Amino acid sequence: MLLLLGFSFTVFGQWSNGQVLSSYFDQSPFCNRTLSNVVNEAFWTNQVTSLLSCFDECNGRASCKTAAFDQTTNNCRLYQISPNEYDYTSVLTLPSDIYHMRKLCENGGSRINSNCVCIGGYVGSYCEKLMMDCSEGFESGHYTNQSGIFQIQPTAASSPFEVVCRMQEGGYTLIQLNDEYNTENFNQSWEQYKQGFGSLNRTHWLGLDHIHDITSSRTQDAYVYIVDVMAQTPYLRKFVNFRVENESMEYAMYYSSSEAVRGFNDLGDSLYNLVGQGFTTYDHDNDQSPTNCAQNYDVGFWYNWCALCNINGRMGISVNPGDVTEAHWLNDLGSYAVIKHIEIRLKRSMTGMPSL
Ligand SMILES: [Ca+2]
Repeated sequence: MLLLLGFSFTVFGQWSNGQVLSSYFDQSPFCNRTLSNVVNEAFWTNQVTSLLSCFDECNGRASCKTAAFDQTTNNCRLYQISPNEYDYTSVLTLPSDIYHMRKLCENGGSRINSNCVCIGGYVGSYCEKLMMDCSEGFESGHYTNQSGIFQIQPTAASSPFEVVCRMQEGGYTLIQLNDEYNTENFNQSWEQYKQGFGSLNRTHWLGLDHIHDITSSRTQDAYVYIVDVMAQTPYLRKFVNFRVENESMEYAMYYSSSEAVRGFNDLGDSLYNLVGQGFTTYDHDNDQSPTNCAQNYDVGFWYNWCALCNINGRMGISVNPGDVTEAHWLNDLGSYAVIKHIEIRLKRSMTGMPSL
């Protein structure tokens, strides 16, 4: 067996692209394996020109976990299971010139038994792709207990970017966080709201381009999460099929309905008159008011004849009812509530999904 291993590495070492091979696959001769199992369980069998071609056939198929190449017949067989899932009880040593190649975990993932355990926002059988949003990461099972900053790449996005994921609460993607410790100035320009600002560890606005990319890649629901200084339980309201158009549409915001969420204090809907409205900043007026609502409220947001809320507004230990620059949510917290924490979260919408 040692001799055979040595031989296999010699063969691999002769390939100019052996580096590519070794970074994606490990390889060794089949040993003590039942021939009938190995042959019968292949989901794809064909003659190819080389071991490298056999590797390519496997690498090009998402379901392929293992490739076996017979150098005497040039037969390539592809398997959906990895070698350590085979039954070792019935032993038959194969000819020494059959090699198996097992895909390695990519992007820092590590193999635990037959599965890859991914890190950093990567998902897939081999950690080969970034999650589209935090919901996908949660559903993949890789990140169910890890909240924090992750990379995502929605299908509509040309490159990855970082977001805060609330994984332990079910896979929410944060697009905004504003709290009482806020030192971030939310009175930012159009360009800043477009690109995003603040620190992901604290107060931030993710950026309208990113929000558009996330909401146009998969249907999302938005959740407005509010903590005030009085209530023990946070407030939450769900906005179904929330989406934000691109810049050419002034980042117009839409959702189809809103509803209460079990287990939370109910918020009313303070966004309903903003559906279909473009985004407004102090330097880019898309609201319906003869004035500029972003200038009135000291922050950028979607406005109509201004708004019934100020999610991005200032927070403090007391409120001045009627001061629209302070954080507020009129339906149904009124203008006296002292808000200390707000988040806007996205989660993949299950509305319209086929029932199981
Ligand atoms: Ca205006």
